[in-house]
Amino acid sequence: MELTINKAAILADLDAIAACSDSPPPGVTRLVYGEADQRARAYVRDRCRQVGLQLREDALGNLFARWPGTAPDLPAVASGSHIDALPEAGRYDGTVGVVGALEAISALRRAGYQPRHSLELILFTAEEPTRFGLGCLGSRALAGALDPEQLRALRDSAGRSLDELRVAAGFTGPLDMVQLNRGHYAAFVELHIEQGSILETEGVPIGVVRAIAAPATLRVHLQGQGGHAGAVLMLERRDALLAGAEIALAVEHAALSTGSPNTVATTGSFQIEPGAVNAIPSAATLAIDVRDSAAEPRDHALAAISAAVAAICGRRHVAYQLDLLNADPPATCDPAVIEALVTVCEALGFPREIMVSRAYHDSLFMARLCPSGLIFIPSRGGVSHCADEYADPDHICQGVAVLAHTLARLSG
Ligand code: HGY
Ligand code: MN
Ligand code: MN
Repeated sequence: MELTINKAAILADLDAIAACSDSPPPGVTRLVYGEADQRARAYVRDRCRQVGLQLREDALGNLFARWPGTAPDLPAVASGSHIDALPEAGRYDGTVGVVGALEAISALRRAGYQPRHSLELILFTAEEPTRFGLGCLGSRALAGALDPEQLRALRDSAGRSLDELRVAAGFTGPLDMVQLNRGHYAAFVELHIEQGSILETEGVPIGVVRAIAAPATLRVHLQGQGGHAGAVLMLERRDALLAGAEIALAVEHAALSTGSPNTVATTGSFQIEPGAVNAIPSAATLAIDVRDSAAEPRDHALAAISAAVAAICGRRHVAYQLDLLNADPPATCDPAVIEALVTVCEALGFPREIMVSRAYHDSLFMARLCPSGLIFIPSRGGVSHCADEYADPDHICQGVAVLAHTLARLSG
């Protein structure tokens, strides 16, 4: 089937969504349920309506835009990603998968293709952990990995509950209706930038992902003793920042000591109180991200970090609270979906690389619901989660072409 991919439409959509930002250019910030997120969602809804899709939104704001197939009772084939963006991030992370799925469906419609299985675009709520500390909220809840009670317990850093924020954003449905049954979808395929440098280094335009890394998140709160920076002698101090600094180095050491080159650990945020130059830090909070493509070395690192926190805080007489927010198993992509992706790449003459995703994506949880696949396109310089993030328009179009033909193969 001959498909034309409309590059101009893709770039216009990416520009329009990038303009919905909580911060000035060049970075893009789009906090879930915030003002910019609302504007971006409204834009995507309008574009889905323009294409003739039937829209539904659930209690979390997951958006489902469906093209009914000739056999509408069959489970649908879906594609999509996220549009939320962490502070000062790029304009391609997630949005390429939403805009790309819209253009893939549009190209199939323009070509006169008629799917048997319905085709559905999904915009997942809150893939980034920025607001509630946990990533993939929307897809996690769809897969049943987060129940209504756990959702209601989530608060942002200002203490506002997820419930309060979602209702204020207009998503008032019942949380217990969010979870989907296995079998709701026949297959799911996500298009995403690689966020690493393998494809660019190897000069390969398409990545076909076989497995998605196992992410975990720790939060450590440290309570020392504040005091006057001039009056309190060094040996009398219980400095929360210094305990946190030792812990951050222990996090690095734990990742380097698992024996797996794939273990990565990051102290992504480190907040202290009161934050005055002449006051001894009384409290500190660290958010720690630990991953590996396998759960066992990742869990080894988690155990080492937990032991280090206890030892450091014991020696420094600092109280601590260590919370494990999530420790998800890795996901494997479905062999039949991988085979479809590889076949399409061969038919289109695109070199492709079978690879592991070190970043997590909504496909990590969709793989619990249905056979799933993940397509990567190159990230310039392997850069992501910052304003310099860039994907070449021709690579985006190649990714969309692979997605469109694969959706046709899976829904025919
Ligand atoms: O952190 C991740 O892996 C994803 O980009 N949110
Ligand atoms: Mn991201
Ligand atoms: Mn992403």
